Amino acid sequence: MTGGEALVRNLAAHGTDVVFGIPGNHNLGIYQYLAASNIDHVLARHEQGCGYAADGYARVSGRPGVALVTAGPAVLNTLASLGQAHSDSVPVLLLSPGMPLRHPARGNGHLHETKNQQAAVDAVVEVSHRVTSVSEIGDAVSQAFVDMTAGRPRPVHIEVPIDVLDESADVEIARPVPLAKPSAPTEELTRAADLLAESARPGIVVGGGARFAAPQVRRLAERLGAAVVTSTNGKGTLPEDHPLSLGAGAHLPAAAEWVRSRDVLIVVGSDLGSSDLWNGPWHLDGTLVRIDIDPRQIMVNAWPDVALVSDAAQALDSLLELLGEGSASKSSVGEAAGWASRIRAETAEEGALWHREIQTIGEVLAHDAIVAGDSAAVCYYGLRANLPLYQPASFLYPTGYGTLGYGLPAAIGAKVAAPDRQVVAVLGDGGVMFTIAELASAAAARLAIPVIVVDNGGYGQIRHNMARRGYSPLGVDIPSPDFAAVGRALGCHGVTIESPEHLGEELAKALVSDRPTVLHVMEGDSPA
Ligand SMILES: Cc1ncc(C[n+]2csc(CCOP(=O)(O)OP(=O)(O)O)c2C)c(N)n1
Ligand SMILES: [Mg+2]
Repeated sequence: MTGGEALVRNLAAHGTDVVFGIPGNHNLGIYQYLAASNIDHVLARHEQGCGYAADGYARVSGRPGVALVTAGPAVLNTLASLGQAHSDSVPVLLLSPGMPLRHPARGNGHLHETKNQQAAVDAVVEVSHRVTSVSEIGDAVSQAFVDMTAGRPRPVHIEVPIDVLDESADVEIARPVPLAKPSAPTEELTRAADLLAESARPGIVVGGGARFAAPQVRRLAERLGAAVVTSTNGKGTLPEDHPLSLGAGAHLPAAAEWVRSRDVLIVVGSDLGSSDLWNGPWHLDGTLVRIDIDPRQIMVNAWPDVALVSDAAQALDSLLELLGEGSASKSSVGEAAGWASRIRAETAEEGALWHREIQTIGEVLAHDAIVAGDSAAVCYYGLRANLPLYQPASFLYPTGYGTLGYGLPAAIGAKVAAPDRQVVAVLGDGGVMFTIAELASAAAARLAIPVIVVDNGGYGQIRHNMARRGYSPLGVDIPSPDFAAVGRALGCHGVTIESPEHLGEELAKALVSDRPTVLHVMEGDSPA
């Protein structure tokens, strides 16, 4: 079979059921076989959209998302999305052609020639591998799936030279490598369990690394009577209406105070990074237990007293077993309620500008809804800690890398992964323009995604930061297009929202529509 067929058949053998792609001359040898396969193809309109959609798909499905693009500019167009996936530990596979095997890449004018395409991608992902023969493709795909899923989830790249795509060889279709997740040594687990058993004021912090350990997080919290604070990526891992949930406002002063008052703090799958703790790192007076699958990660930002290098679910299962039966005291739930109301007061103040809109969204959405956000104030000051969510990986947000334009294509990937769940995108008027073309992709795929654009006439946060430093505003006041009309022109419905009640009505309609709906909301219309 040809290199193109080998690639497609090996992907299918690894469970790939959809790719987010854009065809071009150099990847025709892949598209030829994709069309004949059982793998679906969702067309994006810009390659960063392919990458963000693959990311949203991966976060929601729990399986690697695959982006397929052509060479050169198409590959470079994906880089911001791969950087985001790396930063948030999301398994995304980029497939692309590369220059022919014997092409010197010395400026001799080959279409899409890049000085060193593979090195450019390698600088951003876990590994970029350029295969050099058809027979190698099966192993390369298996290795890519190992790199993406064996330990910490990671983005990877496979580059197939154009000539290899069309060459033929005998190829065996690879099988997925059976993977065992790492688990911590018994000695360390016992130390952690003893500390927790003796703790009078335990606390749990949950990051994105705990997204497959939601039942265990809940059981541990209930067993210990320990309240749970999540990072942005951990949002919803413990349902946010649970009496022990303190929500996703890790950066708030009250959350930092709660952390400091714990005698044992257990952190599961979080780097405790400054993109979550933007008011400064936490100070810990108690003992710190960390669980992380990545031994290179387990000490960053806070050295643990006990380090459990392990898959989160496995470590928590072991701790629960060691702790045995028992139940938390009633007073611990009462204590959690006190902290929850303090944190909620700070959260509400931070999100006051969007209070009524967020309340409306919360009333309309189902319990298992997914919200895809962007680096807009309505998301990081508003939704993150003010909109309760109830499922792990239900808040798709570009946390560490902080890219703009993530929310809309990520929502597309999420809706493809979970067509029966509600998926809503919320973006600022600045961020939405980075990937606005993906409205056409969502419309073509007939996805019932409400796209809420919150308009404050430009780059609000940057305008604010310029003013705070006493600078004259430059490049931040941006006249908005009529976003509802833009939506309609690209095949969506489009509505200009007049009040929070109107938002509720239109959001409810958009969730069951035959296509996406742009909901253009003016910021600051509602009283705080
Ligand atoms: C790809 C990218 N380019 C630039 C930035 C810098 N940046 C951060 S926030 C922001 C403003 C975004 O405007 P908008 O989406 O309307 O949100 P608002 O700040 O108004 O709430 C900009 C330009 C970024 N985060 N990502
Ligand atoms: Mg704005």
